[in-house]
Amino acid sequence: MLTLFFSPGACSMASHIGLEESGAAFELKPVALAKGEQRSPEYLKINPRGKVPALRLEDGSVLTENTAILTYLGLRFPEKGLIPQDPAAAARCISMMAWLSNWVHPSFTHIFRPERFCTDSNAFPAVKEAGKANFWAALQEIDGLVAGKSWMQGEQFTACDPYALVFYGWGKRIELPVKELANYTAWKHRMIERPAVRKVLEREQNILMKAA
Ligand SMILES: N[C@@H](CCC(=O)N[C@@H](CS)C(=O)NCC(=O)O)C(=O)O
Repeated sequence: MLTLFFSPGACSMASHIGLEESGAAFELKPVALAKGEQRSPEYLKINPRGKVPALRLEDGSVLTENTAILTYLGLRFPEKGLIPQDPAAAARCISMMAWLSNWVHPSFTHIFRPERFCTDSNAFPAVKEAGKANFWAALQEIDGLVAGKSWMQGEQFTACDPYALVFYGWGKRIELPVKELANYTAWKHRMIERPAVRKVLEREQNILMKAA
C-alpha cells in the first residue's frame, strides 16, 4: 500500500488531496513538525532532507516533492485526469506546480524562517516583509489565473488544484485579506465542495473548515 508521510496544515496537504482524489489505497503517517520529528533518525531514513511530504511506494522506494508525488499519481491513475493526457497541457500543469513549489512556497517561508535566507539578524524584518509582499502578490496572481475558469487549468480538475489550495489556507492563517480575492475565493468554495477535498480538510482539521 502507498504510505504518505505528512503533517496537518503543511504543504503535504496537496499530496494528501491528490491521493484521496486518485482513489488509491493509502495509509497516513503523521510527522509532527512542531516537535521536530522530521529530523528524527527514523524519518531521515525516509527523507534525508527532513521535509514532508514523502510518499513510500509499494516496493519500499520513496518519492519526495509535491510536484513529483502529484505527477506520479496523475500518471499512475490516468483515468482521474490529475495530469492531462495532452502533452502541452500536462507540461503546463507541471509548470504551474513548479512555480508553486519554487516561488510561492519559499515566499511564505521567508516570513517564518528568515534565518534560512539571510545571516544578518538585523535584516530579518526586511526579509519577512519581502516574503509577505511576494506571497501576497503570488496569491493575487493566482486570483487572476483562475478568473473565468472552474479550475486552475480550465475545465479539468488537475494536480495544480490541490497544490494551490495550500496557499489560500496559509494566506488565511496569516490574516491576509484572501476573501478580497474573488476568483480565488470562489474557486476555494468549489474545492471544498469536492468530497475528496472536504475529507482531507476535515481529517487535517484545516483552517479552511473554520468559519470566518
Ligand atoms: N518543495 C517541497 C517543500 C517541502 C517542505 O518544505 N515541507 C515543509 C512543510 S510545508 C517541511 O517539511 N518543513 C520542515 C522543516 O523545514 O523543518 C515540496 O513541495 O514537497
